[in-house]
Amino acid sequence: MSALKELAEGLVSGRVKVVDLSAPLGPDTPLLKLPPELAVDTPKIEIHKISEYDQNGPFWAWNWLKLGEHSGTHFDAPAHWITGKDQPNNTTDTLPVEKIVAPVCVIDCSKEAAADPDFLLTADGIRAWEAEHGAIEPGSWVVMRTDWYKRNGSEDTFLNADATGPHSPGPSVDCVELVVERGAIGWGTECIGTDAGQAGGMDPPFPAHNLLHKSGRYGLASLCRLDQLPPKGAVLIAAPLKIVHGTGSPIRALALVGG
Ligand code: 23J
Ligand code: MN
Repeated sequence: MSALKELAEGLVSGRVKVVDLSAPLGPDTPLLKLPPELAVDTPKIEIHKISEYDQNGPFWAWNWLKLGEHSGTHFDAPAHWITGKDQPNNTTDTLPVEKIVAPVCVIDCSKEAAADPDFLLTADGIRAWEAEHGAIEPGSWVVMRTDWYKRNGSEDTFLNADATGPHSPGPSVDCVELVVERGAIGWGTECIGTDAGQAGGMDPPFPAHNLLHKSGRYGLASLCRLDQLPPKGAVLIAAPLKIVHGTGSPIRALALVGG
């Protein structure tokens, strides 16, 4: 049987499951907060009614949205970061879609993140995962499972900020370097961004953004339910909207898990 026919039958029979890796997108979606002396924040999400089967549109309901590209479960394109600004096809309307449907490697850091909100996955952590599950293949997504999505109900718990700034897990510099070296298409996490909460103080600052986008790789943020994926063998679909000159986009991230 052809691979696609087998997939189609698996989807219809339920042997291949579709896992929803996205969080709800609305006015209550947690958003990144940057130091006010450094930057302007992304605005709160707004959903405005145009009509709801009423005098503004008797037979139909529809809304218009106000939202930043980097809101909720979303995609970071290389043009998002200064290091990726000269990469070819670096925006949401030009990137090659054939690359973004790809196998996904899931690194389970849930125990470590529960013990330490500032936990950093290192290159050695990646190598230990590879020793158990096999090498990260070129073209794969690599995602960090932390179960942090369970905190994605309020900005308080999700950002986990105190006087010293946000505290959430992420990759170390050498981790991102190795992910890029392996030829991964991109890197994703369950936190507000692809970098750790404390990544502004690293060298370089925000290493996931800096190093991924410098090499034309993609980022995925605020993924959910990575605990429903196997370490290897699932397929991740992470397609940004085709925003003209877009630096990123909310996505409906989906995983196919087989059977
Ligand atoms: C802008 C500035 C810093 C960061 C971010 C955006 C993100 O995390 C993002 O959503 O890409 S760290
Ligand atoms: Mn982003």
